[in-house]
Amino acid sequence: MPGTNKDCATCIIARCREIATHTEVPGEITRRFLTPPMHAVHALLHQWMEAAGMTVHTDAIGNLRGLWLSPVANAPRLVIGSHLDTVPNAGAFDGILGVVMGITIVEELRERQPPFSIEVIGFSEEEGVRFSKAFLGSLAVAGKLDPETLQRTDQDGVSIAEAIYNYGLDPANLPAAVLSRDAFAYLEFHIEQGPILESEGISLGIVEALVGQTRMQLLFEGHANHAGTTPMHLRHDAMAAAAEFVVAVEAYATAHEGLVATVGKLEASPGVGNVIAGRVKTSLDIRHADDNTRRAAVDALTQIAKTAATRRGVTLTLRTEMEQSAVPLDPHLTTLLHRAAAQAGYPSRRMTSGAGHDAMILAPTIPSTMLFLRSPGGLSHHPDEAVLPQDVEAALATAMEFLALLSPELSDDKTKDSHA
Ligand code: HGY
Ligand code: MN
Ligand code: MN
Repeated sequence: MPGTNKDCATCIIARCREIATHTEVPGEITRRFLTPPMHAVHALLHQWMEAAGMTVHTDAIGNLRGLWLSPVANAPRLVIGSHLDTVPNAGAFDGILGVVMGITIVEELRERQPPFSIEVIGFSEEEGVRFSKAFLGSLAVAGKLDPETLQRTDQDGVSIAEAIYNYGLDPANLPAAVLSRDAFAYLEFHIEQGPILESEGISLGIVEALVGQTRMQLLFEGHANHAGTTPMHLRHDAMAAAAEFVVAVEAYATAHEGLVATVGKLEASPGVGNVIAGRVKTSLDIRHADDNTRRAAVDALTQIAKTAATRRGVTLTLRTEMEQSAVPLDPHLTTLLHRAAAQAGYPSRRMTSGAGHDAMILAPTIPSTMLFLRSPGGLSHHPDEAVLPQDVEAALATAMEFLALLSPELSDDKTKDSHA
């Protein structure tokens, strides 16, 4: 219900924490694409959206879509969204904060009769945990989900198509998930997930661009053998090859300004202490604001992996799971958002996002902008992830100023058919 920014901020945080109780793993926050706890999350958000005067439906990829229609006939549509899924053992705000902010803005704004409608989208899959394919929800909304992708399977052999059916949806309806043609702008609120805003003592970040990222899977295959009887010079040790690669990833990224590279996952088999590892599968996540620098890093690091494998008589298989170019956000909307923060009385700083977000998938289709909220301790993808009430207040006040600035833009049709 409408209230002061302070009340709303407290309510937003409480709502995020309530959503966080719906998890696949009791005692931690884990909510992957279309898993059972998503039904409870949808039910709760549906209730809040309907109470805010929105019509609500779930599209064929499992995005929850709430629409508040402006009383102005043929009004264009502002889209506000973020994701509902989480990484394993996550915090309570990554993604969901942006969806709850959208609902609160509708609660606050509908009394003011803005000349545009508002669609709030809770994207079903941004992290890419269950099927190693990120952004399924926003790709479907952008009309860029390759039908082939529906055949990808999770660790239990369930395909994306089956997961959609199991959730009670029908992949045949995916074309209806595409963004409405009356949508003129996309706005995403998200925690920064890094240390910059906190280090500068400010609440808000205005995102100008998102770094490009490459995500890969590397499979090192040697020969399992007895750990006690196999001399060192006769081994084909997949773990040693992978370990040399992992250390080289850290060294290479440390030596290249602005580059981050991470091996977050390593699975060894047979995975027992007295057997030389025959197979080791690792992840590789490489990110940089400049696509050429990132691609050069991919080439260099995969070459290092090949050398480490060959020297041990180990084979290497590479699989690219994501190749996402760096994405600039809309300069005009970004300038408006920066001005809105100032008008609301809050310092903010322009910045690049090191994390991926649904905005990077929508930005090529519709003018998009993002507002970051400070991450205490620079922490995210961790149970201690948090957000400060005063920063939520700042984001809400900025949002209200932004929407007021946005309204006059509509009068000169500058943004109509912007994604025609
Ligand atoms: O990993 C990321 O960039 C984001 O949290 N999905
Ligand atoms: Mn995340
Ligand atoms: Mn996120």
